[in-house]
Amino acid sequence: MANRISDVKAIIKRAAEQAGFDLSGVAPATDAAELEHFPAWIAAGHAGEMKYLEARNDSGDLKRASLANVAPWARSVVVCAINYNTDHPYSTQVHDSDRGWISRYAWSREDYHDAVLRRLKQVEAALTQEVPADLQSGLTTRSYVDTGPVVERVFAKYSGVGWTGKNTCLINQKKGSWLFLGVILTSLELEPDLPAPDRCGSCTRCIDACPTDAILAPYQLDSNKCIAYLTIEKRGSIPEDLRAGMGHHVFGCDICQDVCPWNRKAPASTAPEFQARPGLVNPALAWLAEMSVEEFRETFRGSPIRRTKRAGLRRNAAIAMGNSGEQKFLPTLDRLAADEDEAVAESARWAKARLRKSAQ
Ligand code: B12
Ligand code: SF4
Ligand code: SF4
Repeated sequence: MANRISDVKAIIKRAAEQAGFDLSGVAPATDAAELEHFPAWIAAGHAGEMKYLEARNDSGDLKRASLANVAPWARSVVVCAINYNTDHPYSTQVHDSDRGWISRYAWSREDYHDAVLRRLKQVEAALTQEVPADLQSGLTTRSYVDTGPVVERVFAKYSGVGWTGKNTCLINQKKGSWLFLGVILTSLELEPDLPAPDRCGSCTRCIDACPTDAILAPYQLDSNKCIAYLTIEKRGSIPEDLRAGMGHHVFGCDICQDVCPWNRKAPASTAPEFQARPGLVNPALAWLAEMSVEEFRETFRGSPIRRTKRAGLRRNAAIAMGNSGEQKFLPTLDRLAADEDEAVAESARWAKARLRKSAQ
């Protein structure tokens, strides 16, 4: 039996490699110590308006707090990771006041949910088709990229794929943290890999560099303050006290990863889906702020940027203009201040006032 299970593990690892994943590993489906922090994180309100993170099962337990709450049949979690880094500068290396910053993961030609899930399904297919017949009876598997009731990074750590950094990102010693994760829950009791050791040491660069102090303490992030949350998930107006800290960011934020020493030599991906779309690396703010409905649809077809919607992107661009110190944006902001979307109009009014102040 033991040999057969290790055969299955070899099948999975080979399938993950063939599907184009850079890393893969197996974690037990048991509750890791890190998951004990999840209920407190929710209770503290750190999930902001992301209500799906607070979902509970019929017994009233937080789904994400334990796999036993959502998939009691699961015995192992196969974790696959793929590098999405491309050979372009980091947000901390560019300082052109005409331009904004879209985070690295969102430059991709295809939405990562689709690109990673397609590959993960290949691994799941190998798992279900190639395991010996006697292990197939009652075999249950589920693949998730982001959308499942699973705190993926916790299982990624116990699969040996990487450790959870103080910025809460999953970091691999050789690949860095520009990694997308996918997980396959399975009823098979596979032999787990060893957890990856924490290599953050005494470093605190990510905590020190975060412009909105969103990393409250090592491994603890308050989404309400995180620029990634504010620019992508937050609907309506962004709290005023956080706008200056957003700097040039118009979609997502990479700062706490840009400054991480483990990303200094991060390799670039060759996957065609993750190559940058033209114009998205350090895009012109004027272009984003005045994008028509049609241009938004065309430019971001199949892109994760659709999530913030056109109004969200224009709201964010208005704030970045306010932070730019560039008086030439005032006419554009005048037009945005009359926008029918109140969050766009109000952000543009704030940006105008900030620009005028910076000129005094
Ligand atoms: C909600 C969400 C967000 C939220 C909240 C982020 C967060 N840190 O929780 C927001 C919108 C802010 C966000 C931002 C980003 N996200 Co996101 N996000 C998710 C999602 C859907 C759920 C995460 C979650 O459950 N958070 C809850 C908190 C509590 O969990 P956690 O941060 O992982 O925290 C654990 C550890 O900190 C741990 N812990 C470990 N040691 C210790 C020690 C102590 C003392 C304590 C208290 C805790 C602790 O406890 C927690 C578990 O309870 C996952 C996909 C998934 N289903 O897992 C993607 C995911 C985490 N995101 C991802 C990405 C790429 C990003 C961004 C880089 C995108 C961008 N550039 O804008 C940023 C990174 C920001 C950051 N520093 O985390 C990737 C991360 C890949 C990686 N290498 O880590 C994921 C895994 C998606 C994927 N499938 O690839 N994201
Ligand atoms: S993504 Fe940006 S705002 Fe969020 S914790 Fe990292 S540096 Fe701070
Ligand atoms: S910047 Fe330093 S502390 Fe933060 S995740 Fe990277 S190694 Fe860890």
